Amino acid sequence: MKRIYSSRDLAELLSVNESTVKRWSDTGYISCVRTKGGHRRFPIQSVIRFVQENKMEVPELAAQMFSSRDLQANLVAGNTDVLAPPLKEAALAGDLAESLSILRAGLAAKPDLLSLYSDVVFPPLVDIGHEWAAGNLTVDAEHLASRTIRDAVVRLQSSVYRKPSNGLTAVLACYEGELHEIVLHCIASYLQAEGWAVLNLGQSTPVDSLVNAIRRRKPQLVAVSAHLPEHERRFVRAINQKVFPAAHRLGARLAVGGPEMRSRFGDRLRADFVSESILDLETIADPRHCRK
Ligand code: B12
Repeated sequence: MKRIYSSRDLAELLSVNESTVKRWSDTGYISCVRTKGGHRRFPIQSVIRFVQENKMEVPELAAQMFSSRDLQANLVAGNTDVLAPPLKEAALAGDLAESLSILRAGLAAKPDLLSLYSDVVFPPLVDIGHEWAAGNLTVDAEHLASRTIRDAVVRLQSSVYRKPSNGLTAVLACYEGELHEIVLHCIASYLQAEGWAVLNLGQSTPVDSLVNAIRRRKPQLVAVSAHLPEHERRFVRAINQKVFPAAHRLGARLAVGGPEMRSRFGDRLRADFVSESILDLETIADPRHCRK
């Protein structure tokens, strides 16, 4: 994928006249930098944000990146799941630049963050987890790969179009002891793209600190992620007796998510949403149901 487009390149890519591209740039619809000679140059981040903002599907932008005809054809058809194996390979090699390009390609082919996460980002992580558990991948290889994916997800934020602020705030946290935080970065990016202000407290947040943050920041949404709560009863008590009352006192909605969260804890947890999938965020973060 090119990193910088000239006005002519961009016009060709978007099937418009060069003068249209120049007008968009002059009216501020798409940002560019100028060369010393005054020519417009459009960084890939601006191009992808512009394409998302205007809900344009430009799979050719993604296809340009790959030489394999099969991959190109799939991307043009919107099948972004074909990007999962190359992402896994790049992550295992610790290649952040390549991982980021793959995510950008996915976003260009299908401008939908939640499907990018579930079709492209999560499958390699699950595979890597299986291979580690089966003893086929060393801990250092697993750490390097998951860290590369995490960093690529974080860096992708600069290519994500953000809707104007909706005036809502979300507080995100991993339950205490919990180190699996990649999903929180994904949730943060999605909410920011939807116009939320996000405070991501990250890995292993003590319950009392989470409660303090809720009281201080008065969010409309609290999202907690937990993979492996060591002491199940303590986890249920912390959510039911501390986090839920703190959130509800302020009219905030509480979402608790993690693998098998519904089947393991669904009927025991006091929460507005108990979720096992990031795809539920569309409902969880629907601003129509949030207090202003
Ligand atoms: C990367 C990784 C790590 C990294 C985490 C790095 C980081 N910065 O996040 C490190 C190295 C720290 C790590 C440590 C451990 N890990 Co680990 N890890 C993984 C791995 C490979 C990927 C995790 C990940 O990001 N998955 C992708 C995300 C998106 O999945 P997810 O978080 O579950 O989210 C999904 C749902 O749960 C849901 N969801 C989750 N939270 C929320 C919240 C909301 C609000 C919503 C709506 C939805 C939602 O949405 C997502 C799907 O759409 C997984 C493999 C796997 N299958 O996930 C193993 C895995 C989770 N780890 C595992 C284990 C055993 C461990 C350790 C105990 C290993 C050890 N002996 O030390 C420790 C525990 C650390 C701790 N205290 O938390 C096991 C867990 C098995 C189990 N269920 O008991 C797994 C499944 C590997 C395996 N196949 O065995 N790990």
